Amino acid sequence: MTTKKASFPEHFLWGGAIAANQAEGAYQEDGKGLSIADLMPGGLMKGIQENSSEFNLYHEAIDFYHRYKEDIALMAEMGFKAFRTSIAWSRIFPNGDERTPNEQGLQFYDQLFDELIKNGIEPVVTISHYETPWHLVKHYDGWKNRKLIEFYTRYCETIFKRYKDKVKIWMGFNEMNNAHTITTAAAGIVIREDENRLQAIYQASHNMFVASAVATKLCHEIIPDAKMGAMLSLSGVYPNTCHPDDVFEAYELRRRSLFYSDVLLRGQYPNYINRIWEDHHVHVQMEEGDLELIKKYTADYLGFSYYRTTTHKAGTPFIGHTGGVLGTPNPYLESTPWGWQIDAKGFRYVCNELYDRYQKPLFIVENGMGTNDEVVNGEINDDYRIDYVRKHIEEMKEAVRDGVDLMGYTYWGPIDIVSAGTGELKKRYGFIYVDRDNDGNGTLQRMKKKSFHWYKTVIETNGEIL
Ligand code: BGP
Repeated sequence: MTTKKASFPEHFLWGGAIAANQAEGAYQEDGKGLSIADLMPGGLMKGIQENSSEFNLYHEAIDFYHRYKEDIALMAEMGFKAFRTSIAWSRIFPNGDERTPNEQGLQFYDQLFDELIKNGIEPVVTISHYETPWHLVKHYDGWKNRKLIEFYTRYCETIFKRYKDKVKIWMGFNEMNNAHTITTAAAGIVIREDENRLQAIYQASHNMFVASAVATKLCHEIIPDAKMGAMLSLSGVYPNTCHPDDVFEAYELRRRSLFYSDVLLRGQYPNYINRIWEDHHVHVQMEEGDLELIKKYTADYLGFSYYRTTTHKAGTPFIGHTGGVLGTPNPYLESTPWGWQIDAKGFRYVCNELYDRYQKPLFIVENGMGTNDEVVNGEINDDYRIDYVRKHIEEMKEAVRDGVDLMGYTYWGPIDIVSAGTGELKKRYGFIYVDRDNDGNGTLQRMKKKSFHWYKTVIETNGEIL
């Protein structure tokens, strides 16, 4: 039995993560169609505003589309092993239901992945990250419509064949469980007033489960040495008190998220979902062969986001706790200015919780601190961000000692990008500052923060020097 304090595995994938809609901009360039994010000024919590004249930061974001070479050079300077981003579906299929892809869109991601590989950085790709083509939402009702399985399959086949020699780590949907909290962003559905909300959510979820299975099958056929992951929003959930009602409802709320990883990693619907569907009059339409596909093509790993923990008080609405929604305050934890409660020990807890449940490799593809940064005398001394990340990496190291199999850690927002929940640039995550504010003012110039140099050392020493 070794007694040495375990460090991270030799090929641990240190890096960072962004999403196309939050960074690229160029929202109608080179043939790209509108995605749902392009119609959500003010962020994904507010929902679609089709004819809004409100300024939308996602349209130009941080102009990563034109500046990716400069940004990747900065990631390489930090020593990144991996870089997660998404392919914007509507760059490849502008409306989503076309039969032939947009070649200019395909060319952009060819160049992006080439640039990463040239810099020794492994691309980690999210296939759909809150960027469903608007046309599929408006004319098909999003993932409620089974037709989306066909469109998504065509999209996956196109990008797997195009990038099979460049991308080996994929994940299907970003935070699929957020279908319950930010339904349009995560499932491309707009719930109508008179509609059974959970019926719509679970029908869309089933269609996404089938699509995930088909995508996994295709991925393994076209790129035999690739991995296809599930990806969920799994910041922790605690009971508000030790009262049994709080404890059990918190357990049920947590299981509402773990339901998604249960299906995607275990390959079948768990028994407990039947009572939930019965209690809420949910009747999911399935077709012949669906359950066999789900069973046969399970995910190779579980990717997840962890930012914070929230607490649940029995009897309060079940809406919350992912997708940026807050719970009841935890008196033992500090909060960010956006009310996200900082809980590094909770990170170790969740890593253990998930590995104990699935015994499959875990990949932390989002963890980070969004907060205000101030440029003082040309510098940004973000000691608070260093402190947040240091504490989370320390707990991640403890999780490795606990026996958790971790593939990597891609810090969310290594460069300032537009937030998902609020559509702001003011809520900054980056080790790299971008000179642009919520109103779109600024030069878009990049600047290294103090944390840039700190994270470089973390990676150089494989997490030993924090
Ligand atoms: C996750 C999303 C990311 C990212 C992150 C931070 O739910 O997967 O896209 O945005 O949240 O949230 P926010 O940007 O609202 O601070």
